[in-house]
Amino acid sequence: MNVLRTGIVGGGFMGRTHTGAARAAGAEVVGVVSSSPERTADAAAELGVAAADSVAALAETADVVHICSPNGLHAEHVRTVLEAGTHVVCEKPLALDGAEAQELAELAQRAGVVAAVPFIYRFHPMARQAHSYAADGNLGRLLTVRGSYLQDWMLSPEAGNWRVDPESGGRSRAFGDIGSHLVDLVEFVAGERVRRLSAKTAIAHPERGGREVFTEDAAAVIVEMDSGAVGTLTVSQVNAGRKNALTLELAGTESSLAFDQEHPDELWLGGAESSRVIARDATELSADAQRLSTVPAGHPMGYLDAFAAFVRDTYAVIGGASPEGLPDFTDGARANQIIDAVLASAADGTWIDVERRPS
Ligand code: SOE
Repeated sequence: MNVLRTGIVGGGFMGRTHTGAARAAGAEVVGVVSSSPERTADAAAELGVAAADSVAALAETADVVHICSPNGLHAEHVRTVLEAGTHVVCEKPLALDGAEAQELAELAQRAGVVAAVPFIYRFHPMARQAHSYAADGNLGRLLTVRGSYLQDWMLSPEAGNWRVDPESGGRSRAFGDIGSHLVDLVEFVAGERVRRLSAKTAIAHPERGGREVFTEDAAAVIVEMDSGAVGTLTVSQVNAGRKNALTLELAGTESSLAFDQEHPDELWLGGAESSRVIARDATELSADAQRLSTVPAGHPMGYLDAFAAFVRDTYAVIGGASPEGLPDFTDGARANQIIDAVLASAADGTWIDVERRPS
């Protein structure tokens, strides 16, 4: 295959991360566009790529465009890229609500392009092993789910960026930003869906930088899975000391598993008689987990490796391959549907059936 030409929309942390991952996957990053000509010039200089005039221009020259703009611009940017018939990777949350995300998923399908969402935590080899372990029936009947995703970068009342503004960030902040990763991983590893939920959200600081805050810093969610298993999900961006602590534990009638994103090279397997921690050199590792384990055990893999693996698989699908587990726009729309349910439940204190689309 010819070297893939990648375009980047957005010059922030995620734009830099996508650029590194695209290069690691062997692509040529041909251009970047950001929110103003000045920011585009700065991003272009930093990334060492050409400054593009617009998303449309970028979509004409690139084979795949990665959208890392504020959430409120995702839908517009995705539509522009799809109109050019170009493959697309769009950051999460895919859209501002489930209906818009579903529309984008349908548009992408009609355009016949690859449309992926970077739920990158699926790409840690041991998270993939957790998925295989559950899929092989080792847990027995699922009984409980315990998930949390904790950060602290919003702890100071001075902290904030475009995510605090509902027009740019969306009506859900912490849950939309990182709860979306958590629910994707829960459903991917468990192999079943959240059927109903009840949520409570909290705002730590009613004002940030002198401006009123409308979106949550934290959320606590009780979930009921399709199988009837019950669980809790805690999401916070004001949890002092926690930087990127995504943890997941699933417990079944036969055994349990636990994965911790900050110790991604390990997987805890719990049994009533004995428990153990396995590493990436475990003989029982599934073929798919082994595929993602690209350096020998003892040479730690982490966030950037998971990101690179996601991009590598996206480009493999563009090239005609079909690796397992690539999160696409349908998965992005699913996360948006759960975010909508969390907001609806938090607003009126009721249980919400996730499939019923809250208006
Ligand atoms: C900030 O909360 C952030 O960069 C998220 O936007 C990413 O999706 C997550 O992977 C790390 O934290």
